[in-house]
Amino acid sequence: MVKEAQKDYGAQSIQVLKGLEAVRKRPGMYIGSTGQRGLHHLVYEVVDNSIDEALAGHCSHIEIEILPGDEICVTDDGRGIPVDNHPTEKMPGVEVAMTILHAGGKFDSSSYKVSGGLHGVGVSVVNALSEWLEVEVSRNNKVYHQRYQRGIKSTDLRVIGESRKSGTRIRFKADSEIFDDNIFFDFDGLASRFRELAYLNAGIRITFSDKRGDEIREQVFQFAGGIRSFVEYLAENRRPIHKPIYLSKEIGTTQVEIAMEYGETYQETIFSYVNNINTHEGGFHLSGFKAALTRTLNDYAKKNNLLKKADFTLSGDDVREGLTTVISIKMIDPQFEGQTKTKLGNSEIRGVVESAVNEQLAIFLEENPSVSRKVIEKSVSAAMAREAARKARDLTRRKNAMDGAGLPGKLADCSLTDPEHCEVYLVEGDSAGGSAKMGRDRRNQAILPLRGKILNVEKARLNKILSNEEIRTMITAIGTGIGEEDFSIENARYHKIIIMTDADVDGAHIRILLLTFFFRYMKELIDQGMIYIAQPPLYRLSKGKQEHYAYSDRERDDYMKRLGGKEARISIQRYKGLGEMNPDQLWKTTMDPATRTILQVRMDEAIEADRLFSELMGDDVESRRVFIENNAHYVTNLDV
Ligand code: 0RA
Repeated sequence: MVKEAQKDYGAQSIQVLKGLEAVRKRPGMYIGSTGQRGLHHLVYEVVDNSIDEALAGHCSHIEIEILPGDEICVTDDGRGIPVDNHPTEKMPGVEVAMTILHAGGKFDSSSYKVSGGLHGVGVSVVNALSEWLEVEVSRNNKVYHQRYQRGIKSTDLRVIGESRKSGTRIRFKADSEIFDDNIFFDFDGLASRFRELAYLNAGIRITFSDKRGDEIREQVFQFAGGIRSFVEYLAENRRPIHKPIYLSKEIGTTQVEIAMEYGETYQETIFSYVNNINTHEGGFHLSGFKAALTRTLNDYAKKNNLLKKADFTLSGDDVREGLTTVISIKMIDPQFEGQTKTKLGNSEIRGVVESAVNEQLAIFLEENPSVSRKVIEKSVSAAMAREAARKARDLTRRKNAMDGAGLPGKLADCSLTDPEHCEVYLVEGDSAGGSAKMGRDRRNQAILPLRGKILNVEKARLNKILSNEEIRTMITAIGTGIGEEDFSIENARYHKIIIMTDADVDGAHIRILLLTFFFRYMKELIDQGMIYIAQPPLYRLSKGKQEHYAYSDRERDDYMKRLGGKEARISIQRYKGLGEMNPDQLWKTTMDPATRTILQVRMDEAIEADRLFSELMGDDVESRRVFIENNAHYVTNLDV
């Protein structure tokens, strides 16, 4: 018998090594990338385990520290990872968690789990990708400790002290052999996920500190109001017309929570979560919510004679205009589907959410007639505008349908038709547009000059947006249509859409207006990585026959040195606008795929991006001015 057990144990450790080796060989498969996102993923993975402990009702405080040398330390006051021998794996529970892939669910499956969901890879992956990792468990009045190196234990689990508290502390150093050079933890990026977690789990306290520098940065996230506070945070710049409406219901083992708030603005924002995971692609909880919202508001409006005509119906778009919503579902064993595995696939949840909202929202409306009246009035005015919008939309649609012949006259299209190899430059101003048309590679580069400022879509309804000439031209040229119903990525006529504006404050403004438009109406283009920003040079330096282009002040200074100090014979031209470059220069410096740099626009931080756009493009002119001035040359902070 003993022999048998030993044999098993041997086989087991070989399995373990093989598992961790696989993680080190293909880290991207487990954590997405070996860049900053992947690095952050390690922290999220550890924190998710503590959150699970909180969801099970055993943990109220999580502390996350970034320590000197970019070490991470996560401490919670949960039950502590089990230390007794695991019944089948023949090693302490903590060792199972640290060394066996997907061990998370092996202990108990009866509770909600973040870590079993999307990230779902388990702390063993963090362990495998760490130069070293130490785990400390306080449990049974003792403190246990174990250390690992690149996933392999370097000490056995042993008692190192006594404690009357319980909890887990995991400290690790990401492996520089695995991760890209020169990447570091970004405090703000990490903080935004911890803030989100604190909103989603009312009451939990998350302390986050950065102790790398001389000055310690610390933020504490704790929200007694939970997702109510979350919605207030999201809708801060949207001129709310009432306090958040909060609905919650438990049906069987599923917990449904919804917070919603209408603002005077027109944008609709819905963030939906399942077990704290953002379901970007939506799913049955989202469709259940939408159906119930439309139905309940229509019922209420009819019953109270608030509609203009008896046969009038408010559409889903009407009742969601200006609405900010957070939907949070906690459930056992969620199924995630879709391209990015962020779509809830459990069909039974639709009915659960629908009946919860039908019931609870009806009660709220009855009990709060003044809020209800405002909401219905807003929806009715949205419905009227919808009618006008439909007419304007038909106009662009018809143009789309005409294909080639219907393309805007301003567009200098390319000759190739395979979208994958085609790109379109959106160029500020007719004169730069002219140079770009002459300088381009006309086989695969199309040019669309945009005149002046485009409309601020954050402050306008769809019908007004669609009556704007510049925007209509752009929609037609891109080919996808816009909005939830009409957008279709398959119809994109180009797979690169490159924004090319002057390197000045006006250029930065136009760029933000364009990004706002894409973010609100063609978001998938951003999600698919199809939006780019051109990087024209800031200077041209020449001395005799030599010439160099500098894209930053530092580069200019470097070239000055190389060309021989501050000699008078070096001539420096500062480009104020794209128009100052001739077609050949524009091609060489900014458009030639072989030599140009273009920034890909990414929106990892959906929450912060949403808030940023409503802040920047809302009423606060001052915050917009400050942002644009600070970011005239860099959109990189939208480009995390
Ligand atoms: C499995 C079972 C139990 C706790 C945990 C895992 C646990 C894991 C982590 C990871 C970080 N912090 C954690 N805290 C708890 C509960 C075992 C029991 O006491 O019944």
